[in-house]
Amino acid sequence: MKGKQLLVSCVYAAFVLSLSQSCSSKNSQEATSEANAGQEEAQAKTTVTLEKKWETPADLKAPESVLFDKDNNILYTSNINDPEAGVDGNGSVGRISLDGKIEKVEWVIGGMDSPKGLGLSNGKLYVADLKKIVVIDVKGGKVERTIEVKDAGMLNDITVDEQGGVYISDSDKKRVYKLNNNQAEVWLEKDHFQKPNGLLAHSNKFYMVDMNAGIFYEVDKNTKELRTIAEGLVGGDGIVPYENDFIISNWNGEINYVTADGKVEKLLDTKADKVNAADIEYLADQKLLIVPTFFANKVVAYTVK
Ligand SMILES: [Ca+2]
Ligand SMILES: [Ca+2]
Repeated sequence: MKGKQLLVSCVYAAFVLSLSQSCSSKNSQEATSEANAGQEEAQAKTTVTLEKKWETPADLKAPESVLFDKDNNILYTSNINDPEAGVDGNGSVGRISLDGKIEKVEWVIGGMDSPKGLGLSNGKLYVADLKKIVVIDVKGGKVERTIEVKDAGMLNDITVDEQGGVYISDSDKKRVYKLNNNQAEVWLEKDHFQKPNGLLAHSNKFYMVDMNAGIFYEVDKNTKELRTIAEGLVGGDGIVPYENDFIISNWNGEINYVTADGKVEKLLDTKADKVNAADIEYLADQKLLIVPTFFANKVVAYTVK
């Protein structure tokens, strides 16, 4: 019993100090090999890891969303600029290069208050802006149209499906709209929703995370039936596909890996540093995860390994 206790304490010491100086050489060897085995086991459990690749200077203005424009090889970010203010006219969209340089903080400014989710459809950039959707002509870099959403609460995320259909979540009114001829029509609405936020249209399927309930759903595009994929994702914001699984941010400052069968694994936690993780983007061919950090005013990119 005593020997076993000694071994256990050596294992612990070896784990913490890498090489325990306090154990005898034989016990130390045993302890180290057991500790290595333990580390290998821990590594095997961590199926996905994030390695920071770059971060922009903190010159952005409460960035909420990042979106990759493949045609122009550029990232767009929405600058809320003073999240408490709401309707203040100072929101904008910025441009960031793929190596993390801010090309322009305020590429398009004017006509936006508190811009959040971004979506690209047919050369137009759609921006969810509180109670309206702002449509930017990408080529000209100008606001082309504003779509007022009757009875809107707080528009949050945008996703675009394979047919170019544009969907917008309304976190306060607990619904999702779809644009039809530049009019927002209610597409999904459930009494039990608490705060719909992140949306993802992918592979002809549709996903939504309810950030207050912490539930990640698959939504049947035809019947609007819900299937719960995972729970425990309170704060859920952006959803991106990762291989056959998903990566979902928690606005408070976490990145979670969520498997298609509902297992949740935390990959990153920056809450203690007061660095948020809002509406993320993922570039599959570069394995690059891009995180807008809201109150930390920068965008950070990680290689997913
Ligand atoms: Ca603002
Ligand atoms: Ca969002």
